[in-house]
Amino acid sequence: MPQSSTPGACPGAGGPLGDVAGRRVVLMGAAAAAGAASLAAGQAGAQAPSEPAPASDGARAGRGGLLRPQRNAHRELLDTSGLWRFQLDPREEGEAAGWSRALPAPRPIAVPCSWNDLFDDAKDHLGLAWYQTELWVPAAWREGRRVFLRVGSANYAAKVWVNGTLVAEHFGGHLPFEAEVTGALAWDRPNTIAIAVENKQLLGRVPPGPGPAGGGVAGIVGGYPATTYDFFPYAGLHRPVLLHAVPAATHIEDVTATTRIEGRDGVVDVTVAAAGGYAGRGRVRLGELEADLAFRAGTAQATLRIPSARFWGPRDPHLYRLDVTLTDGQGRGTDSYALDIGIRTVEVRGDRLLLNGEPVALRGFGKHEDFPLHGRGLDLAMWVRDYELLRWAGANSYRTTHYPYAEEAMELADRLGVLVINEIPAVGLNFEDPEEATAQRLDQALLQLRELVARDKNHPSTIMWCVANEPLGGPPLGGQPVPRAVEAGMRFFRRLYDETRRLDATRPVTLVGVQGGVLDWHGIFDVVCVNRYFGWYTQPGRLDEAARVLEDDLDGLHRRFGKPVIVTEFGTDTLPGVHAAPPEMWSEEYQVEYLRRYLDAAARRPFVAGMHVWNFADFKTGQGTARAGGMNHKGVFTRDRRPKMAAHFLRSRWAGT
Ligand code: GCB
Repeated sequence: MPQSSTPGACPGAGGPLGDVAGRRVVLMGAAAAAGAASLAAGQAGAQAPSEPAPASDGARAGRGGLLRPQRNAHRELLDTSGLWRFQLDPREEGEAAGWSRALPAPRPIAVPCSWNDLFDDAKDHLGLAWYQTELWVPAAWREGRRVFLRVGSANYAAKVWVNGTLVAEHFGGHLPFEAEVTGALAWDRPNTIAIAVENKQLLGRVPPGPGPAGGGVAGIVGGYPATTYDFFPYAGLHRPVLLHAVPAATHIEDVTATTRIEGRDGVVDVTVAAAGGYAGRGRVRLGELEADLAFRAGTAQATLRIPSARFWGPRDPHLYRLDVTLTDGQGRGTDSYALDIGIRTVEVRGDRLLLNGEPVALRGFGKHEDFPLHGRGLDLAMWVRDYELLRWAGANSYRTTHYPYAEEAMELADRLGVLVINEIPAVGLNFEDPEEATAQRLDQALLQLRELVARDKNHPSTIMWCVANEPLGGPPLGGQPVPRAVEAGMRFFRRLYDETRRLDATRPVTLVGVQGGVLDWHGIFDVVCVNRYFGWYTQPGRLDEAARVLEDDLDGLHRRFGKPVIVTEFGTDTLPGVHAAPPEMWSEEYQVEYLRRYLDAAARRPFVAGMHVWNFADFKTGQGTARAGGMNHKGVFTRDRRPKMAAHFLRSRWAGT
């Protein structure tokens, strides 16, 4: 079903989150590093707004740090998760009416959580809504501290006030942002934090709203609310909002640890950034090993060598504790930060993907952050269960389809030895859309890429960056590519590839292609990732024919690119309890036989470096004729994590039980 489109929709134009002109907005971390151009681009408006550069303390801006706050002898942390006040603002009157100080008619809401599954009138509301809470900040933070407010994920655009002062604005869901709030805090009364969030599906955003050329796969399946992607556009504060305090004199702003293997030794290169152009001393400790840090203009480096190191991987996800400390003239600690790092290498050699120098085959899934009631809100119980089920199924990998996942999920992957393809939210891109929209999307995608690399660069589990899912350069499923669109995509993806490598030269970079899509774009990237639905969207009901087409397709990709190939999606909608012999579409048997054929085809091809089943679990989508109950049913587990037959089949293939 063709997607309903809103040609000429003018995102940001006039919306309260599209207008901060003249206001002083303090935005720290990677977002500040990316600068005003990217923030302005985040407006996604057909009329690009001319925003002022976000004010920032020059020391922090430009370093790209987005360290996860932690508590230790020098640092404090306050998690505001819990019940906040909430109010929809469909007429967008709140800002002018002073809602940043008090909401006129609030109701309670859980933070973190999507708002859509909590209130009937908020289900399909993607416009503006307000969150508000009040809290005392500990008196001990008053002296000698700088205090920051960090929002883990606000989907999509957010503006943040403390006691009525605008302190931050951010575009793009799924990634954290923070602002210094030291000067805005009150110490003799509770502080009011207000956050306005909206998730409008607008043309210049990433992911984009539906444009004149329609969406990707969502264009086929249709859907309400209209999106360019096949998952529900959950909105709200999806991850915790934290206040954290660091020493005022100077503090550790960023730590980058990259690892190499030399013979049996592990070599760790550490770069530390400290605030205010710090020029003092520090040290870095890794188990028994220690090295001095001598800072110049806020930066210091050290290299540590671990003889006969334990290399990180699925079989032995060994983590080393890296402690970084800033010291005063007497060698006493003035700030510290601890990271768990894994020593490992990832590289592409010819048509093989190598982990620690050995070929590796990814077995796993595409997933979603999606669970009843919570929507996309952080759900640690879900994450713990999902990792348990990954282990149960014998999987070693997943892709963060189609946006960055919670930091806790990345931490668990490190600890459990799970290999992650880490993806920015660039889904639903169509290069037939107007050039202006493409230019705005590029700025927004670059911003998200910088924020993602800044956040996740130290996770050994992230083995690859992915810059987009299923971009279109013509009609999906095998229509003729449109030359102008192919060229526009070429420029777009070269830029994203180069920027990713500039930010991180230690990991391969990929793009996930759609079935029948533009092949030329894969040539830019290190690994060829493709989504294939032979036997579902094409060759329906004809599994043997589908398998032959798949095999030809894989061999063709190999001949053309000579690179490792990963099938990052393949799957069938399956209703638990529906059975058919011989197998028929939507039955549990059909899902098993389909997966069997795909896994068999891959097993005969050593250049296939991974197979990710679509999907780990059933997940919420918009409403449409192909989405029974507003759900995508391609999970091998149901949405509440009960196994379908296919889950048992995968377990027998992957775990050998
Ligand atoms: C795809 C998309 C994914 C969809 C899936 C499907 O190719 O990447 O987001 O959910 O197909 O089930 O149609």
